Formats: sequence, C-alpha cells, structure tokens
Amino acid sequence: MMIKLIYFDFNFWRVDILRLCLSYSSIPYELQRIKRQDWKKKKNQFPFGQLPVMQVNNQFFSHTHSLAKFCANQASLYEQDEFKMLIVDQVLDWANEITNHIAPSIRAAMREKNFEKSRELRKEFIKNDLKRWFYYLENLLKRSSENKDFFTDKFGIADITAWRIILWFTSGKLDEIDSSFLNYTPLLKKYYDGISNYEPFTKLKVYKKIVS
Ligand SMILES: N[C@@H](CCC(=O)N[C@@H](CS)C(=O)NCC(=O)O)C(=O)O
Repeated sequence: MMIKLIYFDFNFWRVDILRLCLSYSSIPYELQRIKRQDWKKKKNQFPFGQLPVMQVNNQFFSHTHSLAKFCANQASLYEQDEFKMLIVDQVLDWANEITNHIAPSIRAAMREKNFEKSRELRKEFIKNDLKRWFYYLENLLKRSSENKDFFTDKFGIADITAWRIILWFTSGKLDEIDSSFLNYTPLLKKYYDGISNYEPFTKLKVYKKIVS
C-alpha cells in the first residue's frame, strides 16, 4: 500500500499533521503539491473539491479528520480505548473549529483582496474567539491528561495537531496576532514548549522543514 498525500504548495496544518504522523513511524508516503494557480482546473478532479486528499490503492479520500485518523492508526498514534479516542477526536475537531473561525479574515485578504474587510474580520476574531478557543483547548488538556505532557498521556496525533495549530497562531505569520496570547493559557504554553522539545518528534526531517 502506497500512500499519496495531495495538498497545495505551502505548509499548512491540514496536511502537515498527516506528514508528521507518517514520518514519525517511518511510513513511506509521497507528497504531491498543487500550485495555487492550477487549482481552478484541478478542483473538480477531487471528491469534495478541497485539499488535502489522500490517494491509496487508486482511491481518493478527503477531510482532514478522517485522513488524520487513518494515518494515525497506520502510525500507531491513535488510541484504542473509546474514551481516549473521544479526547483525540475533540482535539481534531477543535483544530477545524478554530480554523473555521479565522478563515473569513484569511479569505477576505487572499481571495477577495479586500484588506480592509480582512483587518476588520481579524479584529473581531481576536476579540471574540482567539483566547476563548485556546482556553477551551487548555481546559480539555486539564480534564483529559494526568501528566499534562500529552493529551492522552502518551504522544499521539492529538499532540501533533495541537502543536501544529499553536505553531501557526504563534508564528507571527497571521496579521495582528502575536504570540503573547498564549500567556493567558500558561498550562497550554508549557505543554506546547514540551512538545517543541520532544526529541523523537523534533528530530524528524519534516518537523525541521515545517518550523524553518
Ligand atoms: N472539510 C475539509 C476542509 C478542507 C479545506 O478547507 N481545504 C481548503 C484548503 S486548507 C481548500 O481546499 N480550499 C480550496 C477550495 O475550497 O476550493 C477538511 O476537513 O479537510
């Protein structure tokens, strides 16, 4: 079985969590990049007209949560216990939620080139959602984890996902958002620093590419 991941020609959490997961357990995969300018003519080739897509045995599969579960299972980075699965799935759903909340401000700038609208939407996101959604994640960590190092007390796809989203929001690449918001969730900040220093993860080539 050869896994092929398909995404745009930039790094983003939706595909990075799949790459990190497979790389962590040395599962071979191929990554196909699609140029933004080629997307219009390619979009209809994919089952939901969105990326990421995973191709296995000549079949296409979509939706980040579904793909993450599949890749994590292959990599033994998912859980077997039903209640632990629920914790992991909530982190994946949280990642989708916070992305959906910030997406309008990104779309206004990237697609509509309406920078004024984008700035307004970003301000609203910062006021209403930023701290709130990270606070929700911190609470989930508090409730779920004994050691507070990993969501289910051992490294897995939930940690890869939470780490990747925090990296995105603290990277300085999102206009108006600087990393200081994470000081409001000190447990999450400590958790993030811990994952950023977890050697079996940080030694991966793909990790280094993503943080560079
Ligand atoms: N429900 C999808 C959403 C994926 C999604 O929003 N992909 C964006 C890029 S991050 C996309 O394909 N945008 C191009 C388009 O919708 O035409 C998932 O969970 O993966």
